Amino acid sequence: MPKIDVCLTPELLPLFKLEDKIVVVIDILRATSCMVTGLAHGISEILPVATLEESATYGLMGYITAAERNGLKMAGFDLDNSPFSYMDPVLYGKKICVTTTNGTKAIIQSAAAKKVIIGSFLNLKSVCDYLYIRGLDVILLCAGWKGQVNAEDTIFAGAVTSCLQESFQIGNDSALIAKDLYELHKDRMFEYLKDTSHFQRLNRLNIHKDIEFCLQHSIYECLPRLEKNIIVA
Ligand code: 3SL
Repeated sequence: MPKIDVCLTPELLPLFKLEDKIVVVIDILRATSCMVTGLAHGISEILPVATLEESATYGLMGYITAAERNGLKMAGFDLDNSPFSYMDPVLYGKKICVTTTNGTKAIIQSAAAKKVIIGSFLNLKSVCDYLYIRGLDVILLCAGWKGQVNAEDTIFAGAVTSCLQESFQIGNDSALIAKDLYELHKDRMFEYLKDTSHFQRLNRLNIHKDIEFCLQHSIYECLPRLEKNIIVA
């Protein structure tokens, strides 16, 4: 049986061997939810970069730029990190270069994996179907917050683990904890997440509707994947 491991924060990623694994990168609030939304709405490709400087350079090369730090849009860039911004019809067919506090860094750190895909509640079913069909060992990588574990990424890792538990071996205790967390709170997830740090951080910034949007399940079939450092659907 193939195995599912959960990596609760990118700080722990060096403990895992990536080369023969599928890595699912998870940043529910909000980076990977934005990427799924954007590609589902016709953005042609998304280039994740680690720094604001890199994003600005790609802007000069014709990319639309998106830049977020600590939940806020950075001055001088085109887009913030809201899934609603990624739905704008003017972005159809366009290339976006994006940098965010945690999500884009987690993607870049995963590049050595056999395959990197982008997960969110918005494409949960597509992620699970893909992993089931491929039948390879999986690492569910939670982007967390500045090296710390967060609940929303962990609970999504639990949703995937719960969905695949009949066909995959649970590889580590993080996967077991994530699965138990999801199964305990799946019917009142919004209520549960209300007390968590990033939920409250976004609330303080009046970013309420993004949270509700990002917690919807399987509204898109899109399955973004990393191809030569670029995310495409
Ligand atoms: O950390 C990230 O990558 C972002 O998703 C954080 S935020 O939701 O845009 O604040």
